[in-house]
Amino acid sequence: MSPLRRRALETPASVLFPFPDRPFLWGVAVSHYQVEGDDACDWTAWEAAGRTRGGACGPAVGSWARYEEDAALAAALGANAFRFSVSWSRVEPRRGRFDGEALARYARLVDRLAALGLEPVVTLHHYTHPPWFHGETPWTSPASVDAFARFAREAVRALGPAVRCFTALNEPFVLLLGGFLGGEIPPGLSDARAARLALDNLLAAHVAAAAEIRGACPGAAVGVAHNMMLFAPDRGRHPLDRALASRARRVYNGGLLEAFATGRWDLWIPPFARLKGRRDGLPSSLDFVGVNYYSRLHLRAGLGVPGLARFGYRDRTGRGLTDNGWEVVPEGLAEVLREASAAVGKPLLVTENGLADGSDARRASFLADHVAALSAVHAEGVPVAGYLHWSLLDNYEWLDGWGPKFGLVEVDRTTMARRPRPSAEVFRRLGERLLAERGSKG
Ligand code: IFM
Repeated sequence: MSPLRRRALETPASVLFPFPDRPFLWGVAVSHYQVEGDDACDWTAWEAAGRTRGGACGPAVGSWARYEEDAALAAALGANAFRFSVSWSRVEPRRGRFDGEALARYARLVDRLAALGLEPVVTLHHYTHPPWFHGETPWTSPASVDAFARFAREAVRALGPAVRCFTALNEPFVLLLGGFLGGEIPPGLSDARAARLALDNLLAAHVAAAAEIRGACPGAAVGVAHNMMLFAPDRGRHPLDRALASRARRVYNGGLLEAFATGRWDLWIPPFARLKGRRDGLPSSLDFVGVNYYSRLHLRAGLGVPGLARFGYRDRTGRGLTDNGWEVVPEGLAEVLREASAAVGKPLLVTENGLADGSDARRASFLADHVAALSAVHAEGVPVAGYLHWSLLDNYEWLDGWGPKFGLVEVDRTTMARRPRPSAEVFRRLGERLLAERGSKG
C-alpha cells in the first residue's frame, strides 16, 4: 500500500469541518456539464444517439467563458460558498493526456471565488466521463479506480490548497441505478453483476480520491454528495406499499450511508440485484456527508412491473408540484438530515436543494420553508454546516434537457444574459439572517 493510501485510512486530525473561520456555508451549486457548454463526453454521445427526452446540451449557458460573471452573481446574492465540478473530459480528453489549460481555467475560477469571499466546494465527478472511459477503464473494472485517482491527483494539484472542501462523487447511487440497472443514463447498462462491480469500484475510487485530496490539500474536508429522498406508501395503510417504501428508503438513502459508516454494504434491489461488498478504508475517507434533497416518492406495489413497484410524485402537501412534477415537502429536508446524521455521525452539508420553477411563483416559499426545516433540525443538535441552493442558473437538466428551470438566475440562451429572478432577493435575505445567526462570514 502506498504511503498516500495508508494516510487516507486514518482521518487526519487536522481536518476541521465545519471550518472554524466560516462555520456556515451559504451558497449555490452548479455542475460543469450543465452550465459550461461544448464539452465532448459520454453524455454528448448519449444525446446524439437520441437517448434524452429533452435534446442536447450544446453550448449550455456558456459558463466556461463566464464563470467569473457567475461567481460575481453568487457573491451579489450574499453567498459565501460556490459549488462547482471539474469536467474530467476537459481535463483528460485523451487517456493519460492532461490539458493544462483546462486545469488552469479551473484554477482561475478558484482564485476569483477566493477574491470574492466565496468558499469553493469542488466536486470531482458529476455524472459525466471522458469519451474513452467506458471503453478503456469502465466502472466495472478496477482500472477505473486508478484512472479516477490519477484525474483527481491532477485536478487537486492544479486547484491547490485554496480549496478545502471537496465532494469526490456526486450522487453515486443515481449513477449506479440509472447507469447500471436502469439503462437510462451512460453507460446504459441493465446488469446486476455490472452494478455490483461498479458500486465496489466507485467506492474504491472515493477512497483513492480522498487520499489524493489529503495528499495535495492537507486539512481539506472530503465529502460525498448523496441524493436522498422521502419514500411514502401510496396507499397509506397498505402493508405492501408500506414495506416497499421502507425498503426503498433503506436501500436508496441508507445503503450508501451504511457503506460510509461501516465500510460494508449489502443491498437487495428488487427484483434481482444483490450488491454486497466491503471496503475498510471507506469510513475514514469521509469528513462530511453532502445531502442533495428534492422531493418525496410514493410507492405502490404491483406485480409484473419493474422492481415490483410503481412510483411517482403526488401533491400530498397541497403546495403544488414543481414544473417537472416533483412534490414539495420541506419537512423532508429535516428528515433526511436526521437520517444521515444518525447513520454516519459526521457533519452534514446540504450540497443541493431546489426546484424547477420557470415562473418563479414557488421558489421564495420553497426557500423559506426548506431553510426553516434546516434551522429546526440544527436546533435539535443535528450538525448541518451549510446550505447550497441548486441552482445558481437555469441549466441543462440531463434527460429533461432545457425544460426545467432551476435557476435563482434566469438565463437567456440566445444572448446568454443572466437576470436574477425575484426569489434571488429572498435567497439573499435568508442568507444574511442565517449567516448572522451562525456567526459566519458573508
Ligand atoms: O440537476 C441535477 C443535478 O445534476 C444532480 N442532482 C439533482 C439535480 C436536479 O435534478
